[in-house]
Amino acid sequence: MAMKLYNYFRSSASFRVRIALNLKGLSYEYIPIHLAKGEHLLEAFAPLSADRLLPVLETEGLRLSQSLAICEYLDEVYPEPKLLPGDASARAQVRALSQMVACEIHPLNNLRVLKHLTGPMGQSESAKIEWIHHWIHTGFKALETLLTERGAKQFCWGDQPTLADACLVPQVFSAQRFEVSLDAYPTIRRIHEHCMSLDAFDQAQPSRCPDAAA
Ligand SMILES: N[C@@H](CCC(=O)N[C@@H](CS)C(=O)NCC(=O)O)C(=O)O
Repeated sequence: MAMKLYNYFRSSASFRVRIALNLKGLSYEYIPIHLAKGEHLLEAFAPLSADRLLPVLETEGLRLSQSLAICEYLDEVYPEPKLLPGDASARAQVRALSQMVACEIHPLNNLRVLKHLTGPMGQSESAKIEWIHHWIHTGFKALETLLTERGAKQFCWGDQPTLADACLVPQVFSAQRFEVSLDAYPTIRRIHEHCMSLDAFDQAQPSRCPDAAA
């Protein structure tokens, strides 16, 4: 039975899973859930996702949430090409790079957080943009330092794409969308550009998704 990915073209966490599926050459049914229209908050979505977040992957009778857990599941069940390297110390470092994006930047700028800032907390649109820029710069400064120290070239780790690249590229898209200057991050820009030259990343990008025009 085909895998089903409930996702949204602009969702960074969904984008990570689309990259992982493409890298592994796995086909899937794309099921769009319109986050901006609040479709994930409708009662019909409740049985799919207890936390009302995308993406959700249905496969082999399982319903999986949390993009990093989904990617690691795919890596265990479909081991080639590997998203996580073979030895424990390299794996820990790739996971750390991934989490620097997925735990330290992305959640702070998630839709519901931004809505809470401009809604109940009464912040202005310009304060929201300042908040977004602040947390992306904070995270990217740290990532740029680490990647440069380690001599990262075309990818975040080693000479193949890993989970860390699947996290970094969507975060760069989000930075570009909010017009965050990437001038101070040459290593991040180089990795992003190289990843985007690969089909697996290119085909997963928001503008290629079936719901992009919605
Ligand atoms: N840690 C989660 C984050 C999932 C997440 O925040 N998804 C966003 C889209 S990128 C979402 O569904 N947001 C809905 C909202 O904020 O209301 C993961 O990695 O899957």
